Amino acid sequence: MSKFYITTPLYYVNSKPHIGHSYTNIAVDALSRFYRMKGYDVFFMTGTDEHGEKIERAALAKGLKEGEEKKFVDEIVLTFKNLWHKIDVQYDYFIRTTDDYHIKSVQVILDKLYKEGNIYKKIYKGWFCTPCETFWSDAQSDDGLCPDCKRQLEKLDEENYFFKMSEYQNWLIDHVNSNPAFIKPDFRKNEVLGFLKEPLLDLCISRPKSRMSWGIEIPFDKNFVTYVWFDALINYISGIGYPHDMARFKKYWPADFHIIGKDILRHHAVYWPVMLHALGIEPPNTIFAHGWWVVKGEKMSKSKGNVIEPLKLIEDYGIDAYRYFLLREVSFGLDGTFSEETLILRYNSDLANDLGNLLNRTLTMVEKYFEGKVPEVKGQSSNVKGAEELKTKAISLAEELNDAMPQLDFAGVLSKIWDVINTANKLIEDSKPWALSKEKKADELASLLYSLLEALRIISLSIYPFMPSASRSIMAQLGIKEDTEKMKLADIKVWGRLKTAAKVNKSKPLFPRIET
Ligand code: ME8
Repeated sequence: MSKFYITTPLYYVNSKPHIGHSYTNIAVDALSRFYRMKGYDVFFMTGTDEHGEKIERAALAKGLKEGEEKKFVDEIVLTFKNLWHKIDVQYDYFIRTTDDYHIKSVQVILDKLYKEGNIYKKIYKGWFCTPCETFWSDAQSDDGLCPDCKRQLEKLDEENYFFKMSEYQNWLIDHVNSNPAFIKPDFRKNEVLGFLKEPLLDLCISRPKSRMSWGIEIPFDKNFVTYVWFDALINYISGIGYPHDMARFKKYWPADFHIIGKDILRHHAVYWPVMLHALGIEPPNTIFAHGWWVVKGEKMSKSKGNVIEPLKLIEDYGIDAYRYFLLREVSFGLDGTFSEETLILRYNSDLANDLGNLLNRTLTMVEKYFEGKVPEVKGQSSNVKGAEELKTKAISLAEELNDAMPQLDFAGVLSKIWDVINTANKLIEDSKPWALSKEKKADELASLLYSLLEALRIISLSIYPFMPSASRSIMAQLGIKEDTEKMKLADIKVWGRLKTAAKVNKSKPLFPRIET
């Protein structure tokens, strides 16, 4: 069985998750569900990044004392886990950087790199951005402000350990150039190559305990803890068994995708492959950096007070609408502007009007004309003009998904699924089932309704990666008893799976219209 190993960033636990975090996890969940449908052995890992100054400060601000950080992070971790369960994010493993095996893994790696001469000690004179947990040189600092987030930097002048990143610059440039799928989208690859035109500086990988002690102790010097990024990136291999379960590690590595936001591209596309290369481990196959959700032109952040809470949106519009909106509204990779008004527009047009209505009117007609049972088709479905087109379009969704999903083109494939939904709605308008009934054209009516039901079965399977709970509900209403989780991509390709005479179960509208 082919494996598919996919990861999300490990989120900082300084505060609760917002829609930006949920965006990455929903995208990774959709991909994982798709690959499970394809029959892959999927390993989807997410988790939390729990060390470092930013978390320590957040814990102290909550009134906890130094040494009590774990209490604080334990609580925040629950808010992440709860949200993933609430929005149908079905991960296989949740890693925390405070887990024992992860701490050991980081220490084994540091020891190895140190012994092999990849780590050395010197005075660090430069800048540090605590909100970004990132070191900057004099040349990079923007008049004392962080070049990324524009907040005030702190001047550092202290002894620290450094990782010899500079030695691997040429290797990295070659690797990026000779592996076109390594950094995606392509414009992000160019951004990284642009950054690599400047000499790569060695990476400061420690913090003196006297300044900040909430981190993984450096195994060869007890006065220091590990820099949080060096610690956190290692999760991608420690979580699958490096070095304590090498058989599992070999089964899943290299990762097929690291999905991240564009804010952490440099850490993933520069630091991480170089760390792996120095360890003699091959880099991940693809690092995909998606865009940001912005609110009124600004990136969401706690300090700006413009954070959108997922739980409130889910309460108001439901999990499926929330997931659908995020993946449909913006092409994955680009930035998007979040507003509740656009969410409502999409909801009413795509979910209530198109999909919800198609399901509702089809089932109403099956109840009215065929006692609520899947009608038997006598003769060819081509008796009904337009039914062949619907069938062809519907079964082609398997290929559409196969092409689009590995490219992370969620919006593109959703629009193809909606084309089938609209074709089905148009078929109802054009073939006028109410007239067929009046004219007693029972065979044509049966054929038409069977086509609509079968198209709905295929649609419900095709939307499964994006809206698993709506998919389940449509299946149940169509009277399908099989477990949705066990459905395969191949079930989309075959027309005629619905069993004649099976009872449908029309229930209340899936997506009731929202009146504004
Ligand atoms: O950077 N729009 O954690 P983090 C879209 N701990 N995505 C967003 C977003 C937004 N407005 N805001 C956040 C860290 N994200 C490190 C990662 S990995 C080894 C360590 C998502 O809590 C997006 O995936 O700041 C982004 O990259 C991530 O959250 C940053 O999460």
